[in-house]
Amino acid sequence: MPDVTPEHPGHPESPLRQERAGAVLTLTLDRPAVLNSFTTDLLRALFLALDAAAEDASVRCVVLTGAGRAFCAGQDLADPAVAPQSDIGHLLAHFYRPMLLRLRSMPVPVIAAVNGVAAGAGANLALACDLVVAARSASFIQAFSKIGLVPDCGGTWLLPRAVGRAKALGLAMLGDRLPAQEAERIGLIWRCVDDAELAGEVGALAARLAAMPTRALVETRRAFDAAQQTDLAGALDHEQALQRELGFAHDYQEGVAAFMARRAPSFSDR
Ligand code: LHQ
Repeated sequence: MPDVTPEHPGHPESPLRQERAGAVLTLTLDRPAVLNSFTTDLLRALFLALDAAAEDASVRCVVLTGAGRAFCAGQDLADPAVAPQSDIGHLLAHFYRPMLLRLRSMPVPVIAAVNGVAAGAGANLALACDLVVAARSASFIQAFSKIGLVPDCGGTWLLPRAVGRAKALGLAMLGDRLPAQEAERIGLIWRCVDDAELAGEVGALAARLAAMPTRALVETRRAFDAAQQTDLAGALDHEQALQRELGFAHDYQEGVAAFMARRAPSFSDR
């Protein structure tokens, strides 16, 4: 083991569990007694695990989930690092920001399997993933306003883009619990499924994404994000540049060849 500190994802006491099934890596936030709330150790472990997955060409999809009855209750409010009068901006700069940017720039699709409540930074962690699938009993809470803070972990950027200003402000200012079914209805998440179906649905979705042209999927995410800052002409230019690049890549040739031969494609670009 190259690193033996507890925050290292391979350490037996790591607050993050890792499991591989084929090309799918599942990362499980594993502090169930405190609803998988974030400590600096967990944030660092998550960053390291995402970074390692980004470097590992055999990983083609990452699934993020929580142990026990919750997905993640956000920052661990009992952690001395966030005691009143401490500089919580430092924590955001050195732990949340790198983790969130690492997540959002993963070279493979990332699924959030929201198994239970996702509150504060935990909600926005889930919403930063590419596809969010939630159990019917799960819920999303922008808990920040209740403790005198603003949405972080990308919430101010993600929420209005996902559901529009009116809904975003309502969710952020009131901090009410948003049930998974309602989150699906307003377009905040991809899908809400019965609790008993969550693992199976996410497993099938992850395997399906892992077999798809990874690079095209990731460029789609990047292009959507980039298009927020540009006009239609700028977006058309970006699409054209991406299509040109992808048109010379293996997966396009393979996709067209497989279509013509009426066989299943075998994609490998990442
Ligand atoms: C917890 C937590 C928790 C510690 C449940 N911490 N123990 C903030 C500050 C600084 C810098 C960086 O950024 C942030 C971002 C944020 O994330 S701010 C938002 C922080 N999170 C919250 O305010 C949510 C706090 N938790 C809750 O409101 C409830 O626990 C929810 C609604 C999530 C779940 O409620 P219940 O299902 O009723 O569970 P519970 O409240 O009984 O919690 C179970 C245990 O987990 C309990 O411990 P205990 O020893 O009594 O069994 C809680 O104390 C503990 N826990 N969240 N964030």
